[in-house]
Amino acid sequence: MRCKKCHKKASVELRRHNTSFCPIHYIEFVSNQVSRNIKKHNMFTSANRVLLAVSGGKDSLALWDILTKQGYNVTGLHLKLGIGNYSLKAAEKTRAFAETHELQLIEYDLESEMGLGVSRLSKSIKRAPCSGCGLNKRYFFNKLALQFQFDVLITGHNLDDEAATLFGNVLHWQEQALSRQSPILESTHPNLVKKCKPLYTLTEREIASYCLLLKIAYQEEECPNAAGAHSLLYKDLLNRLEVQSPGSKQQFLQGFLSKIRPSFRSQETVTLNECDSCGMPTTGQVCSFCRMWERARKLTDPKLVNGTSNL
Ligand code: Q46
Ligand code: ZN
Ligand code: ZN
Repeated sequence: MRCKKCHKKASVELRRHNTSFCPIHYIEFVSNQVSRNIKKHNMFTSANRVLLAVSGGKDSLALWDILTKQGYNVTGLHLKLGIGNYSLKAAEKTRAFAETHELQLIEYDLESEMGLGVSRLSKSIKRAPCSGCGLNKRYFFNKLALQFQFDVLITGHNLDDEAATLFGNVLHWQEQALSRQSPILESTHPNLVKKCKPLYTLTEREIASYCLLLKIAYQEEECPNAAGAHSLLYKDLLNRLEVQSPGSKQQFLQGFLSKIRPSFRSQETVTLNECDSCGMPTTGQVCSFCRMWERARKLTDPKLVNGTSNL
């Protein structure tokens, strides 16, 4: 196996591209994919202030590394979710990366700010941890990006994440979710920050190889609440398809983005109001974040649960 570029011994084989690379040219390939995605979708420029949601896992740390090397102005945002040891280790990996590379990091602790972390919140409102967790993440990523006046919020979603989400959305014909599935979501309200996913063309395995070659220490442990998630089942199905037919994941996602999504876009007529409680955009009167925390306040000792006024 030889590198496509320099013909030296290759260390990474990419079957879906029918090619192989040595370490130097593999790192260059990953970096080029990211810069191509940023330019193709006008995600941001080096003049923008970019906020990256950093979980401490391979995707967000690799993206931080790539963008910093490309000269972008990227600050990390780590949300401490309050999921036992998993969250403690995630914060450690994130902090260690930021310190080693001398990068700016904002940390936000859900438990100390709101009174409950994801684990205790899900018990108190009797909802699956991932639904409360996802809602908190979406809310605080947007809110903190606005509060600290960033131009764009980016996440480390990769090709496997996006293809699995698309699979789930198609399986259940979730039209609203399909209309929003895109590597870039422009701001449609003064209180909604622009959101982008620069890694959406790279697979989990490709990003893990990048981290391995550059010795990026990331959190390998999965969140304990991920077990049994439908997204893992969809990823497994798509991985099996990929083994038999390399390039399937990419074809599935790219085909949707180029051929199907434009027709959903023309139907987008969602009117956004401002939440009566927090002022953030919502399709109803009170946003789902405020309704969830109101429920938690009613079902828990109200002294333990804080309002959102301290944001
Ligand atoms: S962190 Fe949160 Fe994930 Fe854990 S509780 Fe579920 S959503 S699985 S990406
Ligand atoms: Zn090479
Ligand atoms: Zn609200």
